[in-house]
Amino acid sequence: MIRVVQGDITNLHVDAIVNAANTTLLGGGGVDGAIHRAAGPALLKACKNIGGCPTGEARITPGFDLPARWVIHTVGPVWRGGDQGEPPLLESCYTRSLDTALDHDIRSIAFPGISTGVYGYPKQEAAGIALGVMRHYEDRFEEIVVCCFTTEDKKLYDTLLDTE
Ligand code: AR6
Repeated sequence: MIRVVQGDITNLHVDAIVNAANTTLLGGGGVDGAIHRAAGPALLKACKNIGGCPTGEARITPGFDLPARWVIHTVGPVWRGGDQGEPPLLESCYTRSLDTALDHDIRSIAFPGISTGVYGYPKQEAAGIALGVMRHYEDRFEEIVVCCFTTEDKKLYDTLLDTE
C-alpha cells in the first residue's frame, strides 16, 4: 500500500525513513539536517564510518533517537536540466533504498521527495518516478509512505495517485 502524508518525516513511526543525503553522508540542510538533529550525534558517527555514498546509491544506519529503527541514506542527483542522467539516477535512489529495506526485513518505509529541495529536481517529474518505483515494490511492504513536507506536495501526489 502507498500512503501519502504531510508532515515532518522525523516524527514517523515506521521501520525506516529515507534521508535525502549528499555524497559525503556528513549531514546538511533540509531533511538531512532535520534527521541528524532528531537522531542525535550517534548518527553522524555511524555515517562517518560508512565513508560516503555515490549518487543513486543507498546506505543504511540505525535510527538512534528517532522513532524509526533505521535510516536509509540515499543521494539524489542535482538537477542540471534533465539530460545529464538525472531520471535514471533518481529512479535508482528509490530502487536501491527499497532493495536495502528488503534486505533488512523492513516492512514499512517513508520517503521524502528526494532531490526536490536544494537539488532542484522538478517536483512533478520526481513524483512520477517515485510513484512508478513504489508501485513496483508495494506488494513486498506493509506500507510505503510518501512524506510530503508541504500541503502543495501532498496535493501533487494525491492528484497523481487519483489519475493513475
Ligand atoms: N520531513 C519531510 N520532508 C522534508 C523535511 C522534513 N523534515 N525537510 C525538508 N523536506 P532537501 P535534496 C523536503 O533539500 O533536494 C541537504 O543539504 C523538502 O521540502 O532536503 O535531495 C543534503 O545534505 C523537499 O521536498 O534534499 C544535500 O546536500 C525534500 O524534503 C541536499 O540537501 C528534499 O529536499 C540534498 O538535496
